[in-house]
Amino acid sequence: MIPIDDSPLTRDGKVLILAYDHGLEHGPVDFEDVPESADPTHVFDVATHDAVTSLAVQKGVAEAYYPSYEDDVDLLAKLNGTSNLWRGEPNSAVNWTVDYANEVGADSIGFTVYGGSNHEIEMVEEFRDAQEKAREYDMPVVMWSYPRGQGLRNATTPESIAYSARLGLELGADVAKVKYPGSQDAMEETVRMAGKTKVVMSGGSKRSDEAFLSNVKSVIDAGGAGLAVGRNVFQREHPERILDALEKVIFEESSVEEALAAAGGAAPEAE
Ligand code: FBP
Repeated sequence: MIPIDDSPLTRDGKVLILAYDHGLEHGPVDFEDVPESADPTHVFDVATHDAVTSLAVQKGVAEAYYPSYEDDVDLLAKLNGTSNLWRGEPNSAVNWTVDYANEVGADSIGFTVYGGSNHEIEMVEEFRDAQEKAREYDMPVVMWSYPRGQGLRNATTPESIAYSARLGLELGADVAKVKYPGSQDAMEETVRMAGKTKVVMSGGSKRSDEAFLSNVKSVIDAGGAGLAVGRNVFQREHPERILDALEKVIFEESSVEEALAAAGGAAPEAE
């Protein structure tokens, strides 16, 4: 773990990553609610919002679209990823190298590790190579840390999620992206286990503005650094409104009510 508060991945020590690797991880189904979200140009435009500290994409999307946005968007290169067509034990192909991500213009890297998978050993060794190479470029490293695999029971318990955050610290991630462990107390414990590694919540499936912002607020109140979110932004008809509200909660420590009001009483989508 290295200090990253001067890097483009953070703003005032906080993080709001817009994740857009769903076309690989989940497939076209994630674009059904808002068909224009299938067009990366739409999501790159969304990522120019001041609240977004970084846009996480896979190699092909970065190559094709980032050249038009390099002055307006900070790029997080999501190095590994697998399609939802894969039915085997959780694993993730390394699709580009840190060297190439640097060439494309990335400011930071992201890497999934499925702790508990039968492939954990090779995934952690691949993470090692990426993490050490990223250090050569002073690129922050974000671990998508998801306990997941054949031998793992209760991968969503607070204990498993605290453990996944701890893996981030132990293995040298600067930021650990974890699922919400269910309560603010559990998130506090998750943050405690991560030590100097920042903890961000993984957005999850789309829910109402209020429910989503309340989750984010409890992450911030628990000492978390913010959020890495995809569907709860790009599956909304007006993604800029939820980003206005997220900016309030994450960077200005506003209440959920203040954030909703400032965003013009964001519509209760997904209700
Ligand atoms: P969401 O906010 O839409 O959950 O996106 C975060 C993310 O980690 C994406 O980067 C990734 O594509 C997806 O979730 C993976 O989700 P899962 O592995 O739980 O299906």
